[in-house]
Amino acid sequence: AAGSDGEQCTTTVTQPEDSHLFQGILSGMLAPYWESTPTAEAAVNALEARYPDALIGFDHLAFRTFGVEGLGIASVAQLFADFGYRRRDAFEFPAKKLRAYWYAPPDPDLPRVFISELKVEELSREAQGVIRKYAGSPAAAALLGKYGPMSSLLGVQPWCTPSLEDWELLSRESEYAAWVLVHGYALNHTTIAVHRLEGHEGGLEALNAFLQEQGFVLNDSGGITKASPDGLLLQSSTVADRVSYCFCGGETRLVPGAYIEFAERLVLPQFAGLQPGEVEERHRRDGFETASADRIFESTTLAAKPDEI
Ligand code: OOG
Ligand code: NI
Repeated sequence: AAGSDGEQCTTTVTQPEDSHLFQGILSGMLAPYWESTPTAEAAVNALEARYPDALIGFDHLAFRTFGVEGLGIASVAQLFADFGYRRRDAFEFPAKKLRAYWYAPPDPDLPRVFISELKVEELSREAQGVIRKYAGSPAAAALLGKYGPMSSLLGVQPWCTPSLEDWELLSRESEYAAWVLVHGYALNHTTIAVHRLEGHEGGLEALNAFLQEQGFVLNDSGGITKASPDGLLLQSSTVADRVSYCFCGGETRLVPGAYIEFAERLVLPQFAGLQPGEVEERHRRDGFETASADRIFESTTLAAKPDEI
């Protein structure tokens, strides 16, 4: 909301124009996310109430895509690359048939971006047929890929509303595939940077305890706190909200929506001598961790209990 009502006009004059546009694009992508993910909004409200002086910053944002020609990771990455993001490490999740990259921001105050894609060619012929049906011909897919992020800004679906049957077929093979079919380029999750939460003590463990006391349900796949082998990247997340979705035949179901994650990046051993006030984002553990990410993906799987409503 900052800037949208004109109140903060004076603060933006000093920003380069591309940064102003980029901030606008990010808040545009966030608007449908806050709207459709009440748990994320409630978590941020709970943190704001507890740490009134802290600026709540994002560690990263995450998107999911179908890995077919024209769509896929590149179709989301282009927008971020245009604003100075750089592609970093690749990740593979063989059992989930996924691959991903993370992108480093041009400015440490901006969120990292984690983009994954489904290796569609590894699914059954039937599932590939369903995905093809919505992604369309290669020419249509190229347009979807080019303007997909725009659909995220507008909060609209990039393809026609799927049938319940198609969604159920994908759900049986890949919960991720079913998620993308219904949500397209919508933001999958945002992640709060716990290490930047001024006034908070006790790290991610204490934050998880606080959230659970407040009634938030956290993803316990592999344990609530997912730690990297070096112990310097700690992550946790809520179980995705279930959102009401109306399929093209008029049937309504609760389907997994988006979620919110919490990440704590500890100071790298070579910077252990710095005073707390001297520590910047670049002194902390960067990147992502395959085994942790594998569990974080399950934040939507854990919400996949389709019911008729
Ligand atoms: C992404 C899961 C991985 C992380 O921070 O490791 C991830 C997803 O659920 O699409 O976000
Ligand atoms: Ni994440």
